Amino acid sequence: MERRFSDGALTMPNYTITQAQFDAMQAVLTAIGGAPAPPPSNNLLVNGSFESPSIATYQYSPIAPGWTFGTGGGIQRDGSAWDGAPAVDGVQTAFIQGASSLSQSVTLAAGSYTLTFYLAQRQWAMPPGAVQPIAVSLDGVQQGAPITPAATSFSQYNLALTGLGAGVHTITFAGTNPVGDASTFLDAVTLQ
Ligand SMILES: [Ca+2]
Repeated sequence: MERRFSDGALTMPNYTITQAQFDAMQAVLTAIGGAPAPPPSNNLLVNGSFESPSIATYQYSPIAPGWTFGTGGGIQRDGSAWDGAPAVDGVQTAFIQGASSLSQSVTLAAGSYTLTFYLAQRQWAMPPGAVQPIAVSLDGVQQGAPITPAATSFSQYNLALTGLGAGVHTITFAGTNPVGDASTFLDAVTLQ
C-alpha cells in the first residue's frame, strides 16, 4: 500500500502496517495528546502532585518526597477504595482524614508568593454528608478561615502569602473536623 500525505511530502511504497498496529499507534498518540499538563516547572514545592511514591491503592503516612504526613493523612490512587474524583494532575492525590495534616518545609527568598491547590470532598462520610474543612497554615499561623471543598469534584483555590522573610517556611494543610469520619482530597499544590 502506498500512501501520500496531503502535503505530498512523503510516500511509503514498501511499508505496511496492520489495523491492530495502527490502532495501537493511535492509542499512544491519543494518550500523549490527552495527558494533563505537567505542573509548572517553577513550582517551589517538591512533589506537589503527590505522584511519588507510586502507590498501588492507598497508603497512610507514606514516606514521600517533600511531604510529612500526620496520622490519618496519606496518598491514594485513582480507582482506590477512597472513591475520589480523578486526580487533577497525574493519578494520585493526598487525602486528609479527620483532624490530620500534611506539611512541607521549603527555603524561600524574601518576597510574596501564591499558593495554589485543589480540594475535593470525599463522597463517603460518617455521618453521611459530613465535610472536612481544611485549614492552611504558614509557619503554624492559620491563613484565613478553613476551606470546605465545594464538591466531590476538585476545585482550585489560591492563597496569597505576602511579605515572607528569607529562610525556611512550612506550609501545612490540616483537617479541622475530628468527629466521625470525613475526608478531603488534595492535589496539584504549587507555590510560585
Ligand atoms: Ca496528583
